[in-house]
Amino acid sequence: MSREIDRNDILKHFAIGTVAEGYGNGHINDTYLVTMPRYILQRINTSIFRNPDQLMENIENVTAFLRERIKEDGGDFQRGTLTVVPTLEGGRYYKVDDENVFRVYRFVEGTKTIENSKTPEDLYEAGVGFGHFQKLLADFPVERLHETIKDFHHTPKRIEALRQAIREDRAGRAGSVRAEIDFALENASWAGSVVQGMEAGRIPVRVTHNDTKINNILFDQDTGKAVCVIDLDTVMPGSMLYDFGDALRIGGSTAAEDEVELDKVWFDERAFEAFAKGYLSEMREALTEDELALLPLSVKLMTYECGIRFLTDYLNGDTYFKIHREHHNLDRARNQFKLVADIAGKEGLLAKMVEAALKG
Ligand code: ADP
Ligand code: GN1
Ligand code: MG
Repeated sequence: MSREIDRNDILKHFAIGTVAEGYGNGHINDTYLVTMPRYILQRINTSIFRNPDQLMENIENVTAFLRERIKEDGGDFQRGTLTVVPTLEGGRYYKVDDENVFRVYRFVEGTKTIENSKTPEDLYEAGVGFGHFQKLLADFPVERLHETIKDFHHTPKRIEALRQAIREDRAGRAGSVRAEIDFALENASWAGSVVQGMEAGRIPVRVTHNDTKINNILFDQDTGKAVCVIDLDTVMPGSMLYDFGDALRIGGSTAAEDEVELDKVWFDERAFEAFAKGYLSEMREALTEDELALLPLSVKLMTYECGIRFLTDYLNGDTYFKIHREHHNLDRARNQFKLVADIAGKEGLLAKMVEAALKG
């Protein structure tokens, strides 16, 4: 966040208030409970999300729809979806200037996120959480969603962007990463599977989240159950294979996304098994044969796609992903490619796990 912006000044523009309600049954004094809901303030990254109106319209529509669905099911709609807090003028965000656009959500209480160490139980719950999210949105009119980042998971276009970055070689790094470039381009042959399936109408277009990192789901602090799917900036029309694969890209790795010791980086098939069981417990009836058949490949595909995005950004001079050290994007790309190679050797095993999860 830029230095000159005072966060407390920003907050004055939102409809945030403490509420004093009558409390207890006293006969003498007037007693009020002062409730102080907590909130999340976020600066929207407008260099990536260039149209905040469309972005917030998507989020408002999706969360309103989810809220109704959760109410119909008798669930806790205060915690089951994000709630956008309006500005005093009734807007969905407050804009200082093009770089400083802020929004506020209600804080979802009593929850935790999982960053790196995760158990099969966590993965099962994450599967239930993302599966349930997609199930609740099954009837959402997908044509109402704006494409907040065009061609976000269009892997062949991501490969095109990599080829362009190699040609331009803006940071003068292409010569030093030949092995990574070769790996990326050698694997380009199967990278169009999902996009081609969608274009041919074999794979349905659904409402998808498109950024199903495990830390984009809030789990109940006490029970560990999935409570709320967050980070809805990339909710767009897409394939459920994007969400399934992307969740396991991080959820199924034995190491962090930027681990440099590659002999620590493996794909854990037990994580896949647990996530698939959870996800399919919600979504098995909705999925088509083609979608089911591509579940193992989706994990390899999303990991590969993320790897080429990191490599592209490295070649472009680190302009997209935040980095915390000099070769961070290269470390990430190598890490993802190591996982791709490991997943490739396990696809048969993963397919058997899907079959077993469908029966169980
Ligand atoms: P980013 O796009 O930068 O990943 P997120 O929207 O995922 O941003 O928010 C970052 C983190 O903030 C989340 O991983 C979560 O820990 C926390 N968070 C975000 N929104 C809420 C919320 N409404 N209630 C509780 N925690 C939240
Ligand atoms: C970004 O914002 P965050 O950390 O949830 C990226 C994802 C990548 C991920 C890699 C909008 O996600 O697509 O998979 O980093 N989000 C965007 O860690 O590009
Ligand atoms: Mg996030």
